[in-house]
Amino acid sequence: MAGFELISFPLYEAESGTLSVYEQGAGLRFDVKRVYCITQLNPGSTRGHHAHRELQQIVVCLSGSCVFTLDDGTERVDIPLSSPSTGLYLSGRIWREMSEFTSNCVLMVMTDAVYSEADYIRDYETFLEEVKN
Ligand code: T46
Repeated sequence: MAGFELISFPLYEAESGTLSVYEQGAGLRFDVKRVYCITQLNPGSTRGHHAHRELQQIVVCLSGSCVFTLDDGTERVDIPLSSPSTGLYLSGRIWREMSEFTSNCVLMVMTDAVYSEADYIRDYETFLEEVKN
């Protein structure tokens, strides 16, 4: 499936703790315009259920784990995320659903654009129509 890629980021582990780096030229592939975090995730819940039209994003699971289910209108793949050294790069019209959150799951998302509700496709039938055209 096109429209996603897993990126490796440097991780410096020590007895005292772990440091991860997200830097232009070393994994970051766009100028970051916005960062948001998703915390206090309910293990029984799901989120997402939408696609974007233009937005590029890199999702990093800073703590705990979860699963991203990606759908390009033809096939679906499950991507487990569980490390601050792994970024899930998403671009173009990819329907995403997030699930299987552990209670300590913390997600950080870096994007190439400021928030725009007009970039969201929140209806699955509209998404299917847009990817067909
Ligand atoms: C995505 C997945 C991975 C804002 O006002 N500004 C923001 O920058 C964002 C991201 C959200 N919001 C508002 C919009 C909603 O009223 O926060 C509320 C929750 O957003 P949403 O239901 O879209 O959250 P998720 O977790 O389903 O999806 C989010 C991102 O919106 C989305 O771009 O790809 O994380």
